[in-house]
Amino acid sequence: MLTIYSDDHHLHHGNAELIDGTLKPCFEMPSRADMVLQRVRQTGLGDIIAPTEHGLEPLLRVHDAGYVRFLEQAWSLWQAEGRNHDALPLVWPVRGLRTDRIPQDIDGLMGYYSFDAGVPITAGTWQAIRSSANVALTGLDTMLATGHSTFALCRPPGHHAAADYMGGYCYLNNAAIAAQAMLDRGAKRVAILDVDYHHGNGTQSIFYQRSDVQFLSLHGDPTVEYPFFLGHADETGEGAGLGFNHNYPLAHGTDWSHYGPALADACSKIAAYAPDALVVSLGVDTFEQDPISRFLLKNADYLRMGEAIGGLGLPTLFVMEGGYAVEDIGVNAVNVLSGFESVA
Ligand code: OKP
Ligand code: ZN
Repeated sequence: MLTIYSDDHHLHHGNAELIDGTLKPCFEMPSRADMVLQRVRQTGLGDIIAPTEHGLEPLLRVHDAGYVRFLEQAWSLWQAEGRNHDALPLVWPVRGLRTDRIPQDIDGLMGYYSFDAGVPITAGTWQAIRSSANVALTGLDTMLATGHSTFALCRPPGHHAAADYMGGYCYLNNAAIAAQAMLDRGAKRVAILDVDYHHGNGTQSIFYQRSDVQFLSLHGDPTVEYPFFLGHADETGEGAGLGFNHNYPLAHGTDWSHYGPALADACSKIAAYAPDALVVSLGVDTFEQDPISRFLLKNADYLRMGEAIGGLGLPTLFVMEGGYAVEDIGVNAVNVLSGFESVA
């Protein structure tokens, strides 16, 4: 399997995140992608190729133009205030506050275009997130050109980013951008399977009212897990999208004995939808040793995960999302891909 990768992700290296009430070094760090790349090399998964520039147009098919402009300008607006450390949001328009007036100040803009504080903007963030989206889009090109499933080793991740807000380490929704690009190139239906530990709230929101993208997510129950405000089982889609959104909220402590059947159910729904292609939001923070998550999957379970997905027999674009047990994320991500190839 081909891997698409760019070193540009190193340009995004946030200093700290607010977690459990204290500032800690960001869990979403450059070594994550480095470890995955190293494992791709070690296992001989396949060639590693650089992304090509796809411009802003495919991003604007998914994201709001004002939001994309904000992402492009945020660092220089922040710097213009004389600040040289990471930009972070700190005020949000919740219930009853106005969202019909877009602020003109960088602190207002940061809050307007985000839903949490887990999104540091640094000098290199814009270039890194553009590259991450280009990695996903180049993965799609490769998949279409070769007819073979492809691994887009994206960093930063994307699945928490909605049309007009960032959050949860995510800025541009790489998986959604790739899925939309598939439709724009002639696919009739695309399924997105999100196996990251956290609910893919951004991806769900983007496609919630549409029937041309089926979204399925297995994740920690939002009653007790981030992102808390989306991801329940009763969110099944709206309008034309009704019946095309499937959430599998799972309890803390979930291991393969409960994960496997939920995944099998999701796969049967994908098969019934009969999409032209599948995008997998591949987070491996479901691992038992993940520092911010509470599922109990083991290294070998990721082979089973790949086999289950491969059993669908669909052209598949794997898009890297989360996974923070840095030592193991390479093993676990590549296990999914190897398991997939063993049956595909
Ligand atoms: C991004 B992705 C945990 C706090 C969680 C944000 C997590 C973002 C995860 N106690 N903070 O889905 O892996
Ligand atoms: Zn996650």
